[in-house]
Amino acid sequence: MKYFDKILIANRGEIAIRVMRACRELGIDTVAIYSEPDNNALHVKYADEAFCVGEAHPSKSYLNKERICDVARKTGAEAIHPGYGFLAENAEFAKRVEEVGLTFIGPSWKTIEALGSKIGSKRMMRKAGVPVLPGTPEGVTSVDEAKKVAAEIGYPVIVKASAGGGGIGMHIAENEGELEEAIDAGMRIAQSAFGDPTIFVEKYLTKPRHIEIQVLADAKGHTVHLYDRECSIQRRHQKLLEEAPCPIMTPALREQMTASAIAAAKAANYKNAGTVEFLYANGNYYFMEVNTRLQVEHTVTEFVTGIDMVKQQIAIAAGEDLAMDQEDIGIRGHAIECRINAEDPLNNFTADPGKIVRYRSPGGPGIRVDSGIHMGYTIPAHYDSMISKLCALGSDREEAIQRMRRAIYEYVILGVKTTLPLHYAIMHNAHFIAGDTHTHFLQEEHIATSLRRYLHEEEARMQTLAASLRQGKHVAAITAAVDVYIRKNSK
Ligand code: MV4
Repeated sequence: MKYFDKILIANRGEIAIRVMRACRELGIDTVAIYSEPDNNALHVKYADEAFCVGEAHPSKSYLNKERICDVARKTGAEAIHPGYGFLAENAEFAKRVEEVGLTFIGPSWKTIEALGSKIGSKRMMRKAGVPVLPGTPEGVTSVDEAKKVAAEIGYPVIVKASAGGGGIGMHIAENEGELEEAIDAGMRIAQSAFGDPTIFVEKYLTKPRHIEIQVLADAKGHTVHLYDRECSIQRRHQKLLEEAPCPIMTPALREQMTASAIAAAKAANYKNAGTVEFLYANGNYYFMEVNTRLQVEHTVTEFVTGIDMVKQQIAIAAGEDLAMDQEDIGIRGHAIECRINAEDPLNNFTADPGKIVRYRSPGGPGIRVDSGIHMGYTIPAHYDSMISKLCALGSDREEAIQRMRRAIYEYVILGVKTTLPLHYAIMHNAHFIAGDTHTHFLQEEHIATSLRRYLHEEEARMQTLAASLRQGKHVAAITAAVDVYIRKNSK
């Protein structure tokens, strides 16, 4: 079954390549789009055809809806896969794709639109019996009303923008005085960032976990889940590390959370792959939002379920019935994903784009690397700093951690600073090893202190490699140095 003859991939980097890989396996031709500085990027070389859609700035290229639809029609592509980011959750784009007679690989534009509103989606989920946090369900209409609700549910509370995302417009209030300020600031920022001042108040959880459930649904509404992921380790609302399954999941909690996720998907008339995000604290979980796209961390779910999610997305978009029932889907082992970003973890995660002068990718048992980079590649400064995803699968969490450590030892990226040293440190952190993480993990002082030691150790290793290179030593010498390092440090 090949579902389509040709698909356009409206994205760049590792995710564009990931989608093209599924197409290649299915015998589907691929069309890449690219911006001017991306003309030599790997996703352009991987595709059967590639078309420049504009200048570096995303608004001129990767967000250029009309140009992208034009390329799709000119090349005879029948469907568009949006990847993640860029136009992936843009209801207007999904609608336009359908209008010009193409298939959008994702949910219907109406579903994307309905789930884009936090107040609207919370209302929908509450009606469907999915647990939501107490607060002002229909938004804040007056400060007095908000104060009354906050007094009832108890402080601290959090003010959020209904149209918001990524933590923008979020303000925590510990008391009435702070609530008044938070509402003021929240409305102002919501208006300027999203053009919609609507805000709401809910109970604030201090150090919750971020747990999400992957779902797949076909056009007839047959909906299954692909179990859970733990995504708590993040900085500034950008995830850094994800795992499947969630280390604290129990059979009882899983039964409840997956049932809620399926109820959420059905309530939204959901079709294709989606993620239902929850906050978890003290045995309770609460609906946060639905991500209407393929997510960065789909890899760990693929690793433990053995299901190729991109192929499922393509089949569903082609109108196929899901070829699996819930009882056919199991999980085996444990998978961890480390996001490798070109940024300096020792300097507040400042982006560090530039040329990759040495590159050696890890391999061997249980390792998967999804990257859009190679030796000699120059990472452009215009886009996301994530350059690679390193995933490890083990028969259990302990083996996944051991494999991830080994793969980090093997991974050589020189020329730009990366988050590899940070991941090396996390893999040795006692709290992480115990599965004891939460959304403020990296801000914890005792965590930061223990991480710093390993960070400097791993950073020093990279410095040594870089110094050898500057002295003009042969690549073989570098490789040997890495091997010695691996032998010395693996226990
Ligand atoms: C919260 C919260 C605590 N209590 N809501 C951040 C992004 C947005 N999607 C939801 N976020 C949060 N909402 C209540 N009522 C804490 C966060 C939060 C967070 C959530 C998931 C992953 C990382 C986070 C980091 C900081 C704060």
